[in-house]
Amino acid sequence: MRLKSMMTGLVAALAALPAMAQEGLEIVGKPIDQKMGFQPAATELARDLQWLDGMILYIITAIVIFVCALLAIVIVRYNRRANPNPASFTHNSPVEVAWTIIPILILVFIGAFSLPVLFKQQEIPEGEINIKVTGYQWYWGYEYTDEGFGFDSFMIGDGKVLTPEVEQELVDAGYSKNEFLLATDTAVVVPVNKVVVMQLTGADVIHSWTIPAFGVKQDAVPGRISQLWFKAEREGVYFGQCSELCGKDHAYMPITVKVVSEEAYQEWLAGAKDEYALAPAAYQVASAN
Ligand SMILES: [Cu+2]
Repeated sequence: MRLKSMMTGLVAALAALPAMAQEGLEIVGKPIDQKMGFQPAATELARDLQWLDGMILYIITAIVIFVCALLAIVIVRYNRRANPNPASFTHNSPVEVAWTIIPILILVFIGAFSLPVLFKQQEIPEGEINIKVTGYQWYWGYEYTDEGFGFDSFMIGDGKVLTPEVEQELVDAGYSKNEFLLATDTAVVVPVNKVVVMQLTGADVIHSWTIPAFGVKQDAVPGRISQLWFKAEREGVYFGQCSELCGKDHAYMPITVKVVSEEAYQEWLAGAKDEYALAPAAYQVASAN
């Protein structure tokens, strides 16, 4: 019995090997237990965001310390015991001018750095790879519009419980049980260092597509097309999750993106075209929707 289960495990491990060897991809973008802070930035957009966050953190810290110091001074110096007869004036023009002008200057300073970051995200460049993303209750659909194929992407393990079967499914797909609730059966595959433009829409309710390590997040709204772009600079596997509450299985429609070399992408593309090809007529309908 024991031997048999060992043999079964060995066979399963061997069967999973080609998939894993073929992937050979490091898992870069995922949340890590007990950790704080951002996932490693894999795009210029994410680097900019994280830099901006750090810069603003200094400003916020300085303001918090300043306000707390003022509060402490007031509490110690002007409490009822220390200062039994409070002053009765109501206005102080220099202080009022200062507390108006200084916050304006701080906001203008922050804006001077944050607006260029926002524009960089929102000015969509010409895409080298174009993908249409549709949010459904509760999975994602992807269409490689230049290539004429598309596929849907479901979380591995629809039972939401990590059973041994689900763990095996994860292993077969090249993941481990640590990627449960993050890994999907099919992944968005994109080449490294290429501009990817995604057009997003929702089929039923509003969803939101994000990959934190890319610094992108965009609502997918029914009846509208919104766009996002990224240029991933590091090969690896990246995870995201639907980020707009969209119904009972909102927590179970994760996003997997694999960033691969150009050669691996071309190889994947050739296989994907066969595997996911939509009949021309079906494709027209899918595109029109
Ligand atoms: Cu959702």
